[in-house]
Amino acid sequence: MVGTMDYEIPVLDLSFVSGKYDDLPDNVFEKLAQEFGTAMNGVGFAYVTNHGVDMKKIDHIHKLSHEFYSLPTATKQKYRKTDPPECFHGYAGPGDELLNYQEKNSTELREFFDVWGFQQYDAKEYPSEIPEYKAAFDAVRPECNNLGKKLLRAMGKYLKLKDEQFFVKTHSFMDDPTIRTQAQFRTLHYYQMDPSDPNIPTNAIRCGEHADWGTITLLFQDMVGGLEVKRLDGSWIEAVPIKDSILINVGQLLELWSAGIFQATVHRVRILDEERVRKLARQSFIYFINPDGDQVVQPIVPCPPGDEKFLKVTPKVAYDHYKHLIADATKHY
Ligand SMILES: O=C(O)CCC(=O)C(=O)O
Ligand SMILES: [Fe+2]
Repeated sequence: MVGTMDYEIPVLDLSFVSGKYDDLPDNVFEKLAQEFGTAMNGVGFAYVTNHGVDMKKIDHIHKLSHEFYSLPTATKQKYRKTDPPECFHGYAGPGDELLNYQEKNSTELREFFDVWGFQQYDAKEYPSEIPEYKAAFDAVRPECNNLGKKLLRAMGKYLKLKDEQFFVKTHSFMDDPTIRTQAQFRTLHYYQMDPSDPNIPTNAIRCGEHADWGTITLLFQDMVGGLEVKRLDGSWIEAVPIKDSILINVGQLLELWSAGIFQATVHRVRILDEERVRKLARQSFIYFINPDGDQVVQPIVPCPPGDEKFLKVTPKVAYDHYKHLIADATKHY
């Protein structure tokens, strides 16, 4: 059942579960399952600290991203996604993709670069103006996967699955780069602007409200702020930046797998009210952990009594689920 207590976003210190996933004793997952599972069953977001991802590598990605986004628009457009939803790798400029496309006249003031499906892409798919970009993503991938596997194992344990490694096994691309997946890295740039500029619509937002699409998300935000998370009672709380932490949240496929025990919590990035920060550019880096593309996703635990909506859901092939969502977000390409 969905947590009845609606917590603030908890901060979990993962130093007790540091080191390589494969070397960890089984017993540490008990504690991780309790702490992390409870957070995901509650507000659906958690900060993790001492998580084993080298933040210098993330800073390096932010630095290279800054160089990329400072290039002239025409140069960035050379790397625009050519064929979404078939190929979702590359640059998306302001307005190219809307996360909240249901909202009329939605204006999302951001640009981003996606690294999709991983090892399918070689160096020529990355901006040649930023020669180190690909290597920077490749450098952080093993650490992100190591953390991802720990969290996925904890989810399986929290749900008391017969095979608590179920989620690790359904995300086998983490160990086998030949497996096709729509897991992706994304760098985001919320560019500097003046919200009082008459050309900026009054309903403009940096990132429209949405739930993520896949299993879990690792979100590295800078210190500017603006990210907000919707609580179960409908109110919004700010996910205040905590230096060197990672925010973790649940996506739609994990919500389906877990019959709603884990919530795909809605979030957005607002233009801040405070004068000191409202015009600042903001950067974030995301790792969307999604299943192997051929996984058929359907509830694997009984639906909570009285909340049977997941019984009626048609099973989804992960690849198709993603394709449909991409098609909606990029309708106006
Ligand atoms: O940039 C952020 O902090 C959040 C972006 C986001 O939620 C997304 O792109 O899915
Ligand atoms: Fe998101």
